[in-house]
Amino acid sequence: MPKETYQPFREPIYITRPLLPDVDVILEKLREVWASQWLTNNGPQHQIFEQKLLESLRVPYLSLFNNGTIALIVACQSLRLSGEVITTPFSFPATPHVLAWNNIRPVFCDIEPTTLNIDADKIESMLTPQTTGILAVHVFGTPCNVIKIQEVADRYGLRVIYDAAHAFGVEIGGRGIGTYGDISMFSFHATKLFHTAEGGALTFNDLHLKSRIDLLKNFGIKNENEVVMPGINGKMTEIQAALGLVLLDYVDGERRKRAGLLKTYRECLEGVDGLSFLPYDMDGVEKSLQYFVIRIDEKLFGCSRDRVYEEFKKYNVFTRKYFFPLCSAYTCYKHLPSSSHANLPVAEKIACEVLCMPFYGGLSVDDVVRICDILKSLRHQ
Ligand code: T4K
Repeated sequence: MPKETYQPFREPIYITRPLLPDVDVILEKLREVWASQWLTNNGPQHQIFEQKLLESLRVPYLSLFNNGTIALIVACQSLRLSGEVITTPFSFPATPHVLAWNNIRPVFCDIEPTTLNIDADKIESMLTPQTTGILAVHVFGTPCNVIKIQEVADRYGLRVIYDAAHAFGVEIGGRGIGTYGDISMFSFHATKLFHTAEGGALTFNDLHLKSRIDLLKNFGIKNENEVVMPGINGKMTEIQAALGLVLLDYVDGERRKRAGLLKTYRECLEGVDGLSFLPYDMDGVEKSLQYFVIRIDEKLFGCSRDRVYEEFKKYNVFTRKYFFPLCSAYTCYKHLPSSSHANLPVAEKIACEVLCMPFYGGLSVDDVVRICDILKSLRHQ
């Protein structure tokens, strides 16, 4: 029987679109900023936003930043990491780059085949006398094996930083994901479920870290007469904070819409030979709903991930191959011993299988059904 043909979408469909409430709501908030004549440097919006986020993220302490990458650089500085840090090759470039910016050598550890996170059972074999920490990523919002990672860290006196860029709203048994390890970083980039256009935050349990991190993000300025450390400019502006305050009221609605779209994707795609999904129903885990990711087994599906990615473009659908290539394959890191094929068999396989599908509240259920129909029509093509 000839296969059904589908029409391209009239407008391009991207993997995400930013959560944008009515502009009048934002303008109303901006009037407050204008009236205050305070645009940055720990202004009133910043202070209120920081307090509100403590509740949303269920964390005891938090510092806001101008973006997630600077926040991660400061996290490494605040814990005085040096030498080597164990990390994952399956992430956005920012993750290993923050180590390089701190003169730290990234040591890539292979990942787990189900969560796609750093394989906690393999960390120990990567340690050397130079290792000072672990920088793990809750990739696509799926929590790492936080218990096992902490066990290894405690045994060897290592610090743990979580790149929680994708994990806004994730909880394990009611506990905020940002309370695990020494420090966690959340990104509030426009492509994130919750955003401030650009922005980010560090969360931590130790009150002593608060003053150090806040100094580090403000040039190390203690007061008008004292600069006590070589800090950087990591400050979030009042406009970013105001946007964040408005969007906090909209994020639950966005989550509900995405939960509906996730259900549709699963109903349409579960049982299709050659397609598999991330573990969406982990016991006691509140999901992130940041990305909807599929894995394509070329042999079983009859069409490669790269071909699916290219074919989708003909329908005006722009999926993303996050995170291909692996960080260990970048020219700046491929010479490292830990970047070898032999060290990263799982990550190398998975990086050729994953595809991030369109996933944001502005999509309709019909759009998702159509995207799934197109995908299924590519089988054995
Ligand atoms: N760690 C991890 C694990 C991360 O994933 C990231 C960032 C970081 C650290 C660093 O955090 P930040 O310093 O960024 O706070 C995007 C984001 O720019 C990046 O923040 C994010 N991860 C990464 C996964 O995705 P690109 O280069 O793929 O973005 P781009 O411009 O291709 O956007 C993707 C799609 O989103 C576009 O095709 C259309 C849509 N889009 C994008 C923007 C910016 C919009 O509709 N409107 C927009 O304003 O990196």
